[in-house]
Amino acid sequence: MTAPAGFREHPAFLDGAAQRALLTDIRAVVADAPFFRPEMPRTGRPMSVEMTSCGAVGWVSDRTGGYRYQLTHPVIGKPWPRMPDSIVAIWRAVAGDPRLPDACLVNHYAPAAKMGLHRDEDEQDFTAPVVSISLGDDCRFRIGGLERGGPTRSLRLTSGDVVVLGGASRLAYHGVDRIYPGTSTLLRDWFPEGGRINLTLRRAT
Ligand code: MD3
Ligand code: FE
Repeated sequence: MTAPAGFREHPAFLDGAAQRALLTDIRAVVADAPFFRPEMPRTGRPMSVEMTSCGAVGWVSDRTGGYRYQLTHPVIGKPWPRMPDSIVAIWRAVAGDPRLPDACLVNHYAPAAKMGLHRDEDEQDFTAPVVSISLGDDCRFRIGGLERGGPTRSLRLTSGDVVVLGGASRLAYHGVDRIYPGTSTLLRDWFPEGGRINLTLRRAT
């Protein structure tokens, strides 16, 4: 068991009806705050994942400003949409922390997208957990320890799975190796080529 303590999996936490209801709420968020493609700091290389956010603050990244949270969408300049109750309810059920999230990152993975190993360290307080919700195609998720280059293990995340990263695991290295296209029909009307949506709920400020 490679992942540090505090890593909790909730396989099939959301049934099909709950996934569809959540997706309806996410589509409304994306209608107000369209996906944008973040850039790597310094190089400006575009990430393969496109993103948007809801909640008080949203995570953004570009060549000159680097990784940060801000109050407005980087392209349209408007405040982020409020976080739907359906998302806050999942935090309340699994986070084990009475404080509520102020940021929900919405990541969209096209079939070829991935996310390299990294730590989430742009938040001001690491005592609150991170909650991750998977929708759409399966992915191979990788989690390691607190140091880059240490052992890792992979697990397959499926639509409806919820993962909680609390305690020591909050600062663990993690990433998404690959998507398994065509393993879910949930996003079919929206992204016919397949893909995955991940919601990452955090306390950033
Ligand atoms: C483990 N997203 O947006 S969520 C990210 O599936 C991110 O889109 C991935 O990593 C995704 O930063 C993984 C699961 C996750 C989130 C935060 C973590 C795993 C984590 C923080 C610490 C350890
Ligand atoms: Fe992360």
